[in-house]
Amino acid sequence: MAIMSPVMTVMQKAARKAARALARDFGEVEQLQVSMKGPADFVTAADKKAEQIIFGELSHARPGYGFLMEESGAVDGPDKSHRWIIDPIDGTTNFVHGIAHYSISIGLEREGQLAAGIVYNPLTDEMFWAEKGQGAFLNNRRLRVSARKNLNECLLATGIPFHGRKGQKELIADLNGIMDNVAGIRRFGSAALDLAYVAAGRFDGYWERGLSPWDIAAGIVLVREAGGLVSGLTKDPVLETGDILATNAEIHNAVAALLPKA
Ligand code: LIP
Repeated sequence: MAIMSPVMTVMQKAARKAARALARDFGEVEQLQVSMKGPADFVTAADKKAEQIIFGELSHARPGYGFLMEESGAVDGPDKSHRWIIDPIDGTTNFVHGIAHYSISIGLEREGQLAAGIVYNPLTDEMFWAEKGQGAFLNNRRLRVSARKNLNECLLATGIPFHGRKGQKELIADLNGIMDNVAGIRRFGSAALDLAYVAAGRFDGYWERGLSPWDIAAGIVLVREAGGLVSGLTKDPVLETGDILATNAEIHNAVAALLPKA
């Protein structure tokens, strides 16, 4: 039975409250107020509303903590040792197009280290969660990464840059290096769920370049606590570059060797 700490209870409560609001909006996606935040990138009214719900819940429960949020940016708190890292809708483009694959991602940093994370899929009611040193869980079931060692039996996931995003050449080079060596590559559109799927053993590995801290903070804790390995694609820290490789650890070096250094 998974034992949840008080702070994990707070994180999951905030995610579920935001998810109830998102469910209403997802059902009416066509009526959402949409303003262009950048080419092919949408900011939905749902995104901002969900973020405000999460911000309200977490700042009430832990008044001193700071925040780093996708829509509202950084909000400093008097407690400099704790920071929430929040993506209210990871998979925004899926959401706006009515594609049923998105998540709420809440990470917690303590003394500069990732200490806890949740990735919640409201459509399947799958709460992926983990606290440092306590293991990773999907609802009440313990998670372990896959045990596959043979790369040509492995399923990987990645993200594909789009209009207005950099990285097209790098991704093509990545795909040229990897495609012929694996059983398949998927692009589902939510980095947080891609990382949760590595932790759950559904994907054997995931890589992507140019992500934001809120896309990956929670998922990194999930993969590590499920026995996986997370590294950058260069010598710089993952949260700073947004270039990430997360695997079941067995295949990490083999995949890293196929990815050109940025
Ligand atoms: C998305 C990531 C996805 C990436 C997209 C986008 P958002 O996050 O989850 O993996 O490929 O470019 O960054 O914008 O939906 O929160």
